[in-house]
Amino acid sequence: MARTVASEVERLFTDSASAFPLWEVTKDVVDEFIDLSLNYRQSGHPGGSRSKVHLLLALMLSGAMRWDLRRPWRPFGDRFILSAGHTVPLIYATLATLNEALRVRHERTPDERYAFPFDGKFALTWEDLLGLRRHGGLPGHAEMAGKTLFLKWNTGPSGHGMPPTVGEAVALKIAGAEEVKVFAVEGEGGLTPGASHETRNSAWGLGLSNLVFLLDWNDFGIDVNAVSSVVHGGPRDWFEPYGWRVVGTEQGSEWDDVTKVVLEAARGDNPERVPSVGWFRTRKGRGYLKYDYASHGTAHAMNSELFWQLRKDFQKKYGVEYEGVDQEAPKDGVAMRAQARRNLEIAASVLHMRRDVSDYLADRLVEIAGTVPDEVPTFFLGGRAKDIFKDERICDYERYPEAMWAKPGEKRPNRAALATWGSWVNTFAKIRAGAGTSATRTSTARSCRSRSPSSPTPASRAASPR
Ligand SMILES: Cc1ncc(C[n+]2csc(CCOP(=O)(O)OP(=O)(O)O)c2C)c(N)n1
Ligand SMILES: [Mg+2]
Repeated sequence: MARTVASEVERLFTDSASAFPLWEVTKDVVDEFIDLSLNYRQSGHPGGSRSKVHLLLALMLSGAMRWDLRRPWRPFGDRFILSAGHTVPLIYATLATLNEALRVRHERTPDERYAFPFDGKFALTWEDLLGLRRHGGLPGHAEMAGKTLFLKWNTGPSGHGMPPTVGEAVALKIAGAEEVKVFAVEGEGGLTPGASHETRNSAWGLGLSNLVFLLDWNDFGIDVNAVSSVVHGGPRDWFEPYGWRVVGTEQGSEWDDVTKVVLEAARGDNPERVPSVGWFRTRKGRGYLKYDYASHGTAHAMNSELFWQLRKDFQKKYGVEYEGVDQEAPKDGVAMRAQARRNLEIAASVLHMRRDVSDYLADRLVEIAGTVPDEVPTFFLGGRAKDIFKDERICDYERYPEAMWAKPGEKRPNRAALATWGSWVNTFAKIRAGAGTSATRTSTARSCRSRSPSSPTPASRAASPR
């Protein structure tokens, strides 16, 4: 068994390694898209977006994650949560790059496999980058909507994307689809809120072998001080005492090391069936010409010297020429937008010229989408329990057993009310539908709320003595 798992990791690594030169070009285009969109908007988070490009591309292209770029709604695709939700320009730029490769390939080879479903309604392309943080455009933090259904939670408050990763992983596990994984990308600064401690405990306690964290350990958050100067310990100290499987690298921007860690974290041998974390030591602002906290939430001034210096490096490497090089930005808004559009198009043109890259990306993405199962034999949601929510007795508080209610004047904590109702509803469901209903507990509460929003709950009645 162990040998089979190890060989899957090895096989995926070997396949990936032969494509590293193509990944490098892909990364350069992603970097350009991040910089160009932030330059035009003069807003967004460049530092943490740039430091995560290697780990994200390795996740998306190595086969560690089973996903479908074209159809992010497939029920058994692995889930992705950007817990570091402020680094969403990374996701926009990466989706725009991969979708451009698909678009180029489809223009050359009109094969349905390369086509965007629904005429591209859900495909984020480089043209969308012009709408970053503008009304009706792409939001400043991560939202699971429209063209970003790749994201499986709305995030932005630092560190608060972690608890939902446990929720999604445990839901999949209870529903018999543990083979579907939940990937979360987080920064070391995001680990400092208390919810992170609770997440790590819960994930181990619930045996979430399908939960995989990828940690961008760039040692800077929003402040001038390095995180390590105010918070003790490194990734092992932060995760091993919680029982997690920990793998990592000091070379978090080297394809070889990053890919090994991503694959090992995602698909390595995990006999204890515990949650896993892969960590990557990176430089915040990698290659951006300003680094660490200074790169956190401030782009270079529009069309400034450093902005053009970065563009010139890209021009030299790929033989393209941007518009307005070394010049100030146009004053007029229409001309400013036209220049931003033209320069995004020029960055995208590399994927048109480098046919080897766009062919590889399109074919690899289609191939990976082919690994997403259409069915999971062990999956059950429903069965004897599937009609349980239609049973009005669950929400009919007037018919709840008398023993459920606190007596007038009696003082009880809210948690006692919740525990009483919880044990009643679980017993009720078990008697009515048998085992296998526990996965539906949360939805039960939700369906009760939506059906009778103004009804007093046992908790509120118990908590307010009359
Ligand atoms: C609850 C909350 N407090 C503060 C902020 C402001 N903020 C945005 S990002 C960030 C630090 C993030 O550091 P890290 O997780 O290391 O991000 P990275 O270096 O990967 O960009 C902070 C404090 C926030 N978004 N949410
Ligand atoms: Mg950081």
